[in-house]
Amino acid sequence: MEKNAKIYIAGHTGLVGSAILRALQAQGYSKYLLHTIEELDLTRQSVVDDLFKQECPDYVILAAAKVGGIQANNTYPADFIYINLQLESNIIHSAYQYGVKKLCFLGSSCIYPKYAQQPMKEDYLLDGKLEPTNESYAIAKIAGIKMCQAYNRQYSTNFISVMPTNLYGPHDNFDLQSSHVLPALIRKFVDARKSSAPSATVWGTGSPKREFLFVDDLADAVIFLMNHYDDGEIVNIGTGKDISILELASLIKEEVGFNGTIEFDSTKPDGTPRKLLDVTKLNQLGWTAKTPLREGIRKTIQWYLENK
Ligand code: GFB
Repeated sequence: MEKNAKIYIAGHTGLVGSAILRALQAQGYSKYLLHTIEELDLTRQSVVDDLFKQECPDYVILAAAKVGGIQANNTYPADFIYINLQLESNIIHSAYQYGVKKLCFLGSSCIYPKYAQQPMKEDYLLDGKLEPTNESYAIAKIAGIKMCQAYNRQYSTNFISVMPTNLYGPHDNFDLQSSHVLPALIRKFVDARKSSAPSATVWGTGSPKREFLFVDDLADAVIFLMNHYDDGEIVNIGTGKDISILELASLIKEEVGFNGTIEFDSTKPDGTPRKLLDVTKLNQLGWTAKTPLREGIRKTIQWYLENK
């Protein structure tokens, strides 16, 4: 991407979009197209069409999405499929119609089958049944990938799709009902320390395993791929390492300095037993994750304490 090109970051106030904007600014990119959800309803095709017609962005990073943790996905499946299908379909189609040079679609590791062999390679997509708690979100993301590939095939566009693992970092959602596990546990342990509670509660059994990538690393990988990868085949973005939810809880508890015990609420779902990406393809392209989990957690705790 040329340093003076106009880059549209859809979803620039979210966890992912804000990290990509920070990283682009740090690398000297100077022209952006940015609109908040209050200004523009991306689920409306005419709104998106007008935006592209008037602004003609050179590059698009499609980081806008309805996202949430296991409970939000499980409770609002209609919202997750409708909103995500609408906005990605509108943006991908307009990107084609108005001659965008390249688009990056952000997917998710939950597109892979629930019982996929681990670590999960890119070609395991559509190899088996999905995890029921986030099937709606996964189907919408799979549709986005397939749409990018279809436009590339029919119209020779340059639309790439990347599949990040579970992300965390500054600007995450710390709401206990709708958040992902890592910000939820930071908040729970911070609150428990403050109120001198004897224990803090972790959902499920603690045995599922997840891979966590610091969002600034993800942003770096996205910019790297925008500059070095021109293929519709998906690329995983992760660290290649996972830990159990109990191990994660112990690590956050230690970093927060909470001295009580960890309890489990087995009425809450575990979700997929394991979700670890195979990142061989990304490594071979020349990119590896940099931020160790403990360091990323420390930075996220600090951000939460300063901004909550
Ligand atoms: O991060 P999380 O909500 O999403 O949950 P998924 C991961 C694991 O942490 C599950 C457990 O086994 C949860 O039961 N967990 C323990 C908790 N305590 C908590 C807590 O306080 N809050 C939350 N949220 N979880 C999501 C998908 O799946 O991952 C999305 O639903 C998306 O579609 C995202 O793909 C990356 O990893 O299970």
